[in-house]
Amino acid sequence: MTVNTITTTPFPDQKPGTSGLRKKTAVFAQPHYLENFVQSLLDTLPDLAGKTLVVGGDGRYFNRPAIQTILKMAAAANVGRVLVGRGGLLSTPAASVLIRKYQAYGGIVLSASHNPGGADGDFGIKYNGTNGGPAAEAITNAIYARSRALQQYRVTTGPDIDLDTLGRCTIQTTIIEVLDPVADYADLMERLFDFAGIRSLFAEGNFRMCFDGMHAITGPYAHEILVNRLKSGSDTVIRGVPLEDFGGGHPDPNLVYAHELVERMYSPQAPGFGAASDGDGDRNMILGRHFFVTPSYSLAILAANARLVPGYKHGLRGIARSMPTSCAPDRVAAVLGIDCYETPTGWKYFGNLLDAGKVTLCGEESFGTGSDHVREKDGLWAVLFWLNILAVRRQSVESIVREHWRTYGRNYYSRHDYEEVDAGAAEQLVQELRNQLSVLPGKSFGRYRVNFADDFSYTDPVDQSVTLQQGIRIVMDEGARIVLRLSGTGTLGATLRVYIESFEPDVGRQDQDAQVALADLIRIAEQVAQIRKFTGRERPTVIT
Ligand code: G16
Repeated sequence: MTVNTITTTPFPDQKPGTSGLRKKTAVFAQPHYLENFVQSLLDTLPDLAGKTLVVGGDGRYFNRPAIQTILKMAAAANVGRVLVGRGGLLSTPAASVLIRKYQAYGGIVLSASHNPGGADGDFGIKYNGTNGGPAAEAITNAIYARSRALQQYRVTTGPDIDLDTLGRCTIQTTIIEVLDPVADYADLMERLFDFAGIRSLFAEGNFRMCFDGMHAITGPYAHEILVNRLKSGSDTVIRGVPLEDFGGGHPDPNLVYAHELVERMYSPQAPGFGAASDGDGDRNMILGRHFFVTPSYSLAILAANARLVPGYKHGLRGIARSMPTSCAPDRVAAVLGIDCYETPTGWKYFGNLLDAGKVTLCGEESFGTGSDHVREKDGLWAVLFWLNILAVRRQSVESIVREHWRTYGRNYYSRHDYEEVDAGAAEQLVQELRNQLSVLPGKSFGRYRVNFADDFSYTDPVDQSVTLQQGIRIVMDEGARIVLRLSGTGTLGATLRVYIESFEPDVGRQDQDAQVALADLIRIAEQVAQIRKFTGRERPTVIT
């Protein structure tokens, strides 16, 4: 085996977005593209030689060849040891568990998350640091800067590694260790939650659940944890086998793409609890019988009930949510007497707060919930948290949510996505909104009066780093808001996200359909942002 130095030229588009570099698979598969990015990453990490890296991905098309390349490049960079999931598989939260447990220097996670896979789909790569969380912007910016100047990369020659057999081998002096991708993660879950209590909930016979693995990474995790360890029943997991193209589906756990689960949960024979996770296992959708729990409420309810769960029985230090996430968790934090932080969209912004011990739970409206047990959002963790609460409270999901609304008031909330719109027009829409920021405050739209409007900026309370232009906020009196921002995870054109929220303290008025309750604000969003004009669309692509 020798190390080859390959001459290359920089690609101009290797700037990581909300969560790593995501592109069409064909872009990654072109000669030198993956290699350039990996070399830029390896060059950016100081003192990497001799250290341990974790490598794995969600199993999508191109996962295996990409891992072989990364292993050979890691060896050429004199990395000491690489821990890789069997079959090249690791869910994003499981990668975070391994980095933390084995005190690795960092990890390379291959995934385009909830984006479709396959030769015509998407692929992605991101770097997680020693804390197990997505690299901070300073590092991703440095990787990008390096990629703009890269002239060569280094890779070892030699046969591919057998990724399907547990055990050790070496490339040059680098040890490659193929690990069970599930065991360490499942053991951690068993320490956080009352598995005996959840087992007895299932054993009583009148409680059933359905978990949709969406033919993505969580199938094997769900089988081991739910079916094998919690004895949930052999029919619990649907679409549980990871496939390279996710069975042609879109592995995004929402009401549109998890339709098989949704149909079951709204059928007369629906089980009491339903859940789904996404391509790389960090997102979750929670459903009760004939009932959808919004991600924002999922976070609020986990926070309000945390003391019922062994891993959180001593209470929470604080909560963090991304700015566009509904303010429902803030109301729980206020009652608990703890801080609630508002960060930009992107899990990486929670890392410092978690590391500094300022928060225990975090969540985002984009179907992400997690805690300080790892530094990623964690789909199955959220499912187990809910199961633990259900095992203690012995109520239906719906009655738990309704009781929560009665106690804290209800934040009506919805997100409207306009996918794959013209990028220039979307930028123009945002710019037009920025131009209006100074004149919006004080204006009235029907019963709503604008209290303040801004383009959200964030100063990290731990390292004082400042992040600008994170979304337009139009905040009304009485807890109503409209937020508009462009997604940082799409790979085609731009995706405009419009987040609409109002607050209803009156118990007699908490029963409306969210789209009906928010109709006036939806009209105001159109009036202020001229969405139809700029996007050319009559209606959103996805409403959640
Ligand atoms: C990623 C980030 C999340 C973010 C989500 C949506 O999730 O990790 O923090 O909320 O994208 O971002 P955007 O609104 O910019 O598209 P994932 O599950 O795709 O890794």
